[in-house]
Amino acid sequence: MKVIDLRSDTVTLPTPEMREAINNAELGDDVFGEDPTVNKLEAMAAEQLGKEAALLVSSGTQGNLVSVLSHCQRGDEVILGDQCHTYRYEAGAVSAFGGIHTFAVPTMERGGLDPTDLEEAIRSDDPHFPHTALICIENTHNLSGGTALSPEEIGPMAEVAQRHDLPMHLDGARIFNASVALGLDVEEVVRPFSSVTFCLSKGLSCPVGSVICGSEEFIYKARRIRKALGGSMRQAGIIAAAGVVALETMVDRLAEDHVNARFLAEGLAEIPGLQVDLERVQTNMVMVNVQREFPDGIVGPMDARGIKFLDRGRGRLRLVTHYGIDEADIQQTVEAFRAVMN
Ligand code: TLP
Repeated sequence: MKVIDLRSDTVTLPTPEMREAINNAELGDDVFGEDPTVNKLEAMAAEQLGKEAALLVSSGTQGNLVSVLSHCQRGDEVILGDQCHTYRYEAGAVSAFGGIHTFAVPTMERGGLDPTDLEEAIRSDDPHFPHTALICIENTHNLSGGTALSPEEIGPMAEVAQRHDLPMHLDGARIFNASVALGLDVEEVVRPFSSVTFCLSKGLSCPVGSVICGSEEFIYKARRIRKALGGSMRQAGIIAAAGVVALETMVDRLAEDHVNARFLAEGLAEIPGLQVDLERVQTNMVMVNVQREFPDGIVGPMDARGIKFLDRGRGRLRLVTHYGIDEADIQQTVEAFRAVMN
């Protein structure tokens, strides 16, 4: 039985072209700046995102941590959404390793932050307060269902940041999903941000890696912090080789994942007892509410049919489409749900 794994796009395996590129990668010691494949990936990433420079890191979590630490001093404060990945799922790293205070403001339905909340969260110059040093935004927004925030939605947040002379960091783990869904060049989507982390190892199907993009000066700082965190890697071209293939061949195909997610969402929405907010299905994620009690949960019976997804508690499920999942898999998933819900 084929297992249809919709838990995350992180389960994607490298493409045959990536395996070949990994095998043939030209390598050197990246701590000396001498790995040509890493240098190539970093230059490509910076160019595509319209930033001056880039830095390969091990993961999205490391990318966000290195970025926040590069923007902030100990005792500074970062403003972020209470539903964002950095606040909820990164083990409190920015506080643990950076001594950075977090100010979490309520996340709006589509993952954005209310400009008035942002404005209020920015600290005045008072010895009682920490110093506000950074605003973090996430796009696509994972917990909101993979919503892609448009430049029109980001604009009012950026305006507040600009007025207070604050930099903005983007957790763009799935930024290419956002740009493909919005039909915009990725450069345009990330323009208001002074730094961006994006992941190679999610929808782009690489085995490992994320990339931080920003100004030359910012990446210079970030390189030292990555070193301090033990994140400098030597012949990292092994990782970067897959990243180069990803940027060349795996971005446009994300549209297929989005079509499959919509197909899945529409199929599930027709099943009595399942509720899907179709408007939020913009990229490769489908959030489902199960309006029926399963004494031992729904994951077990679906798993027995070879379908995997995440149970986020209180009847909320997350299903993610990705490379390796096709229309037939979606059909099979919908049929399995129909059988289990009956
Ligand atoms: N998200 C994972 C899990 O942690 C839930 C997933 O399956 O969605 N930012 C965002 C928006 C993310 O969704 C993730 C991973 C990260 C950062 C962290 O990336 P990694 O796992 O590479 O550290």
